[in-house]
Amino acid sequence: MGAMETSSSSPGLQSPPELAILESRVLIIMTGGTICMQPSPHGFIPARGFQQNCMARVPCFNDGSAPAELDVVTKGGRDITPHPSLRTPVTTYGRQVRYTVYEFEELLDSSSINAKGWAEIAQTIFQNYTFFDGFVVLHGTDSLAYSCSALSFMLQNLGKPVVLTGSQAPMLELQNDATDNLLGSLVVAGHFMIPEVCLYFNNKLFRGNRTTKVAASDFSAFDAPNCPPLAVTTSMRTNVNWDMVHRPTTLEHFRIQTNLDTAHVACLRIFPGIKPEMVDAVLKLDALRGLVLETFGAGNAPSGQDNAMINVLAAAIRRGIVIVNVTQCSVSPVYATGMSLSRAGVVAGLDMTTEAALTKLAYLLALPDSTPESVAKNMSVSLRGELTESSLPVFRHPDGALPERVQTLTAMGYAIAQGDLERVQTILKTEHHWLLNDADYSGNTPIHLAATSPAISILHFLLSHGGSVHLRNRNGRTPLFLAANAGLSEHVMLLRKSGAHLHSDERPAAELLARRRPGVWGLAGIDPREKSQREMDEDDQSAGRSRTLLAGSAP
Ligand code: ASN
Repeated sequence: MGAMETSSSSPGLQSPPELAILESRVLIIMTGGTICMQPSPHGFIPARGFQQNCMARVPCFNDGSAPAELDVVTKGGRDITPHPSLRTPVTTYGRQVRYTVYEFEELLDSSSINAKGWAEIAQTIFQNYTFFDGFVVLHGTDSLAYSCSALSFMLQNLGKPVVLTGSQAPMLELQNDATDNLLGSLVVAGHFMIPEVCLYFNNKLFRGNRTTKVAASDFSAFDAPNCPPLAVTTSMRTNVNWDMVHRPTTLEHFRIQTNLDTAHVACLRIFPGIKPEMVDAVLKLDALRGLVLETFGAGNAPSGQDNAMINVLAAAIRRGIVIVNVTQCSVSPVYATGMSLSRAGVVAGLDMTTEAALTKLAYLLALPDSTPESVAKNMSVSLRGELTESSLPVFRHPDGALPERVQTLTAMGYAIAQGDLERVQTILKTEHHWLLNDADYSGNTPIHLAATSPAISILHFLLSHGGSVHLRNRNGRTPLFLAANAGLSEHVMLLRKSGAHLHSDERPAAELLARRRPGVWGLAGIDPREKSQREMDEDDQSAGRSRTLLAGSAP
C-alpha cells in the first residue's frame, strides 16, 4: 500500500521523508484509590496534586520539555480549563505521550463509588473525546472490576482506548506497582487502537468487563477467568492479541448512557442448603427488577423433590423480574438442576462475571423502552465482549501474528485502490479481521486507503466491520483528513457520521487548506472564518511543526 499523501511517489523506491515525532494525547482522569493515597492518622486517604507531586518527578513520565497547557472540558461541559501538561520521553514505538491529569473534586476510596461516579467518568470522557487520543482512568482497586464493567456498557460506539488502572501500593511508596501500572496504561492508551474499556494491571491488559479482583495486596490483583488478556507487556514491548480486540461495527457517533438502574438490582449467592423461602424473600423485595443468582459449577442450584426453589423463581419471573444465572465458571446447562432453572425462565449468563452481570442488568433496565423480555434476551447476548456466545466461533492464532501479514495487507491495499469491494470482502474473512486496524509502512490502515478509494462502498464496508476512524498515519493524518484533502465530500460525510473528527494536531494544516476548499473542509468540521484565540495561539506554537507536516500533505 503506498502513501496516500505523496501520491506522485512510487511506494518502496524512495527513502522515507523526515518526520516529526508523533505525539499522542491522553487524558488521565483521577478518581482516587491507593495509587494517589498518603498516610493519615486514620489510615490511607486519597491526596490531590498527583501530576505535580507524583508524575512530574519521575523521568519516565516527564521528559522535561515543559509543553503548553492542554484544554480539559469540565463541570458538565460548561467550562474549558487549561491544564498543565507533561510529555513522556520517546517510547519504543517512536512516539511521545502528552498528557494531563484531571482530578475529580472528591477523590474516593473506590469502595464508595456508585452509579453517580461512573456517570461522572463517562461524562468526562464524552466531553473530552475529540481532544484526546485515549483515556486513562485512575481508580481504586476494590471496586475497579465493577467500574470497568459499568463503563463498558455506558460508553456506546466507543472508538478510542479507555484504560482503567490503579495500584496496590501508593505511587509515593518506594516499592510500588503504581509506576508500572500507570506507564503501561499510558502506553496502551497512547499507542494502540483498542477501542474498549480495558483494565491494565501487573503487565496485563484485560477486557475490563471480564475482570474480577483476586488479591488484596499481591501486585497480581486481577484476573479475567474466562478471557485471555488482550495484551501482555514483556520487557520493552506490549504484545497485543489483535484477534481478540472488540471493535464497534455501527456507523454511529460515540455516545454515553449515564443512568444505570443500580437501585433495583441485587445479587444473591446460592449455597448448599439455602432455603427457597430465603430466595423468595429477596425476590419479593419492593422495587426489585433484576436479580443475579450466583450458582454452582455449570449453573446448578439445589433442587428439592418438591420443586419449591424452581416454583419460587418461576413465580418471580412471571411477575416481571429478570433473573440471571452466573457461576464461578461458566453456565452451560447440562445437569438436570441447571436445566430446570433454564426451563423456569432463568437467563443463562454464560461466562459473565458477577460484576459484568450486575452492571449489565442495571444498564439494560435503564434503557428507554426496556421490557423484562428485552432485558432477558440481551443478557445472553454479547454487547461488549462481556460473554462468549457459545455459537460464535472463536479464532485465535497461536502466536497472535499471521505470517502472511504483509501479503494480506498489500492485497487489501490494491483491492481498495481499485475499488474492488468483492475482493476486499473476500480478504476480510473472519480470520483476517486483525488487518482492519493494521497499517502499512506509511502508517495507513485500510480505512486510510478507503478514505480515498473510488468506491465509497468499501469505506462503508470496512467501517461497519470495526475499522477505526481515529488512527493516524506516520504523517499524523487521520482518514478524515485524507478524504477532505482529496476533496471527497461523500467520504468525508460518511467518516463524520461514523464519529471521525480531525485531530488537534491536524487543525492548523486543515485550516490553511480550508481557505482554498472551504466546502469539503467545512464538512470535515473546519470553518476557516471561525478561529478561536486558543486555536490561533496553538497555531503560533506549532507553526514549525505543522509546516513539516504540510510539506508532505499538500495535493
Ligand atoms: N481501598 C483502595 C481502593 O479501592 C484499594 C486500592 O486501590 N488498592 O480505593
